[in-house]
Amino acid sequence: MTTVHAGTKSVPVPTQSTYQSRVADYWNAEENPVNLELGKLDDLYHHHYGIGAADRSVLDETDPDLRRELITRELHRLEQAQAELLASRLGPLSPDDRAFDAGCGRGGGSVVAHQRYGCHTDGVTISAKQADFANDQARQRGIDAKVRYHHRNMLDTGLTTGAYAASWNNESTMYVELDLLFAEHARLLRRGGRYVVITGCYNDTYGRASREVSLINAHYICDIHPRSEYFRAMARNRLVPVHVEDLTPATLPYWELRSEADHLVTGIEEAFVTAYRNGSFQYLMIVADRASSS
Ligand code: GPP
Ligand code: MG
Repeated sequence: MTTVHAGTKSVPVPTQSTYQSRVADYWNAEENPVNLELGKLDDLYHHHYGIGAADRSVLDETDPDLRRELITRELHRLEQAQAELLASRLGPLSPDDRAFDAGCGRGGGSVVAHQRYGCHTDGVTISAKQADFANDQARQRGIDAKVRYHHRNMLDTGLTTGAYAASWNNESTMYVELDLLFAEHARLLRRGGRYVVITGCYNDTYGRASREVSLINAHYICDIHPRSEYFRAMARNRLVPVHVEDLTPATLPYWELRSEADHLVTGIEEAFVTAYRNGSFQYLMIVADRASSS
């Protein structure tokens, strides 16, 4: 067998991988009403889903404009509840503490954490547009001295080693290799620091990723990990789980309501509802502590 080397030497390796560039392109272009219309309500722009019982009576409203508005408000309430749950697990934190938001999107999660604890936050996103948007929001709120967003790679943030009391990923782990990600969190967190992740993962007790999971991957250009991989990669990187919660039953009402929101749907709703109902996909929260180095 002859191996042909196709002149790879002459092609410079880009600083950002082709995959990362595609992900950045997606988020630089993303303007889904389900994110912008919800965010506009109180200037908390989230890029995650909702949890908790949905008030489905909003669907009974007969005035079409009011019905749309009520549905939008209800979905935002559920997304806000998710952000509050995550933030509640980061603490206790003091106003002098720093927290790191890995994959911060348009910035809502960092604002929620700052409002709760008064802490400093550093959010990182691969999308320059998201970082600019989030920094503008922080300026408008007058919290930009403590709440900052950076256009950087969450695997290689350049932030200060051991400076963080808490860190999190809210639905952003499916864009990266978990070992590299958790190594960066372990580097940034001080000893005993708290890490929280909320994520969609495929349920490997059922086997490989289901068709619905593959559809979700294609939709967001991501690569959803199996549940087991989270625990293996955490163990390899000094992150010790202290609390694990399957949020699948809590998120289903959000997806069932979102499926009926004709003015907001993106087309991925059915895949989520089916995957959660058939058990092949789970919405999981893992809370972990950064173990000592020696
Ligand atoms: C996006 O939230 C979330 C992801 C891209 C991660 C995928 C999440 C899983 C649980 C698999 P968004 O709020 O930007 O998405 P949408 O536009 O659909 O509301
Ligand atoms: Mg959304």
